[in-house]
Amino acid sequence: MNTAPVALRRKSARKPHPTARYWRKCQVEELFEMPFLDLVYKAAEIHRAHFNPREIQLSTLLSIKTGGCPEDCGYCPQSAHHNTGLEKSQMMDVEAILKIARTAKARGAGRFCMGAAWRGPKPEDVKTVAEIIKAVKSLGLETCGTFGMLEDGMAEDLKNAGLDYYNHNLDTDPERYNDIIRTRAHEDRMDTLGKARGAGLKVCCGGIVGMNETRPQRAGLIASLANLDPQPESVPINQLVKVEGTPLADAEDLDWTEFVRTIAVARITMPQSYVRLSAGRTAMPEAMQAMCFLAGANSIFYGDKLLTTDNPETDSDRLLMEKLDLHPLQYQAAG
Ligand code: SAM
Ligand code: DTB
Ligand code: SF4
Repeated sequence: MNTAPVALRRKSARKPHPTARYWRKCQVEELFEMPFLDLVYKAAEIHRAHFNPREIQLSTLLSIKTGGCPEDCGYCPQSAHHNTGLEKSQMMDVEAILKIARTAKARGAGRFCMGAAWRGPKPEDVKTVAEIIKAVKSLGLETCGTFGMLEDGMAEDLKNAGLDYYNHNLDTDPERYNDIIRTRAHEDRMDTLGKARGAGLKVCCGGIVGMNETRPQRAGLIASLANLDPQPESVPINQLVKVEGTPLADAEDLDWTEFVRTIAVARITMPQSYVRLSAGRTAMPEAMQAMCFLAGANSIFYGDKLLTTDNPETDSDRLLMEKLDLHPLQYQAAG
């Protein structure tokens, strides 16, 4: 059996993560099987050993190029393979993006994440997004991009433009990857993650739960994330947003305790990562979100929209944070 963590280093510049260990899927499953409150308690203890539990990292998302994507991801409203009625749009211009980024900053976001519905960018797309990244970075925001698969040299160009994070999710258990997405393989994702690391970008990598997976398959997703070496700095855990017209529109609802368990297991296996309570929050009562924060989530998407679907209003999120005595993590721009 292979017991080595999955190396994401291409140029071996980084030392192995001090907590790097290999998580077997069955070990992650054992965590899932713990009595619910014992699991939450264990995760809360680990959270408190590594983070200030009052601090929540806030990322605002913007879709800078929407819809018409050639990939066939079964969950995604932006895929050209599904009939979701979504209106496609061309790349937004830099001034319109900056206006939204300024508002996000004024509302307290520390990171601005830009998404594009591409299989991957073309060389001319990289030039365009590099200009956008430079401009957003100059506002004093952390920058994150999610543009799909990268060719050689692209990650370096994005890094040089001032990109801090690259978001590229593993999305589901590697063993069922091609049940959900047929137009690429899990290995393609690993390749791009390696390129991002090799260029010195920080990695944001997570997945989706609630796609009719079994608990062992949820454990497989978390194990695949925890075995990345180094572990991702940010781990978005999305609850599937069921969109009419996508193949997963009628997926079974996941019980709320199972979602909280997933957050707790992500916290335990990735103690130093920011675990983001990501898509799906509009369907989550406040008490459930509070339980996720107790179980180690310390990041959210903050802003009225995700990419194409709704997210809670910023005012209600501010109120929730007030009620829970949580405050935004302050991002200090270098220099
Ligand atoms: N095209 C790029 C890619 O796939 O990497 C970037 C954008 S894509 C929309 C980013 C992520 O959004 C996906 O990896 C997936 O985790 C998440 N996502 C897409 N549709 C979703 C949905 N309906 N519910 C929850 N998460 C979703
Ligand atoms: C991530 O893990 N979740 C975000 C972000 N990374 C890019 C996207 C969620 C998308 C939800 C569906 C939509 O709004 O289109
Ligand atoms: Fe395209 Fe990304 Fe949506 Fe897949 S998840 S269809 S790659 S935008």
